[in-house]
Amino acid sequence: MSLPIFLHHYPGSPFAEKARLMLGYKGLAWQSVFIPMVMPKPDVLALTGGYRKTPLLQIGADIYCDTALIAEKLEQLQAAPAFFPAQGEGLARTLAQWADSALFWAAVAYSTQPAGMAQMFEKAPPEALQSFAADRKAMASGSTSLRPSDATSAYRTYLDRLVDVLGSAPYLLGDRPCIADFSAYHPIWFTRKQTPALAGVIEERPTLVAWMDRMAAIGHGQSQRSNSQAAIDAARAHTPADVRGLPFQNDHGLALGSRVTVAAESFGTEPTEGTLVAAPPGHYTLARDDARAGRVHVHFPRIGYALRPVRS
Ligand SMILES: N[C@@H](CCC(=O)N[C@@H](CS)C(=O)NCC(=O)O)C(=O)O
Repeated sequence: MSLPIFLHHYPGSPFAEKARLMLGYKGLAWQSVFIPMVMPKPDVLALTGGYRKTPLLQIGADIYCDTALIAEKLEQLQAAPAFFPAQGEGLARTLAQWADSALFWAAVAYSTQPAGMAQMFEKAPPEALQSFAADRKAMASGSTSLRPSDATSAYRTYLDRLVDVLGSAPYLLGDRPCIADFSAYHPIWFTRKQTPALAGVIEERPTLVAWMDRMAAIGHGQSQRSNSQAAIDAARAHTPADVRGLPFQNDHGLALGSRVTVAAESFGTEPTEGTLVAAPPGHYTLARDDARAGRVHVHFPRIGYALRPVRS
């Protein structure tokens, strides 16, 4: 029997929207667990041991951090329809990485200018806006953020480039959506859905609107509401998947079995500590024992994450 798939997310998160659409595209049934938008997140940390970003994919006692790795896992679970085209896979991955970083940050800086924040929080008490702003400021400490006017210039240019890449095709790289479409869609979805007062930059580009409508039509598949306690119980009830047969790419001079931390390179750099149990070419797997979740394996992509030894 296949293990239940949990997605830990909240409705307004752009990267979560990418994950929801990817699940929908693969036609996989999933359990939906809403998590807080800001710290503290004790139930998330029971699973990850430190990583606090959104979303997480959980399959039994395996926790997949970052949508780049979630895409790989979903492709492994369900090969068709594919995220990674046989022809032009490198181009699709490179475009996706640009969209998840440069396009995403331009979209966020543009959409969270004061008019956007006011719209996002119009139905919430003022404390909600204050705690969100303080949480994100702390997460971003050490990184440079775009000023709204510069973000507007970058965003307009990027949207024009997407229109150019689309040409007359239905999707960015041809007749079918690929990973580049899922990555390019979610930052723009954020503007369109969360801050419609600022969505003129999208509406004035009909090619983009038509593509967004096609992406939205993929939907989120079949999901059932669950909760974080049920997810933690599921982790405790299962054993992580066996990783012993995986190839080992040792770029850090660290043997398997070493005590390590893995942390995002920027924005939310809380480390996860554990034992390095696998390091194939694309990702790292850390084993950790949690008082609530039991033995879990936490998986991170290599790109965008720093692996460090724990010195005793
Ligand atoms: N590279 C990560 C980025 C995830 C990310 O930055 N998510 C945002 C929400 S869209 C986040 O974590 N915000 C803070 C939070 O939710 O605690 C991914 O692909 O999953």
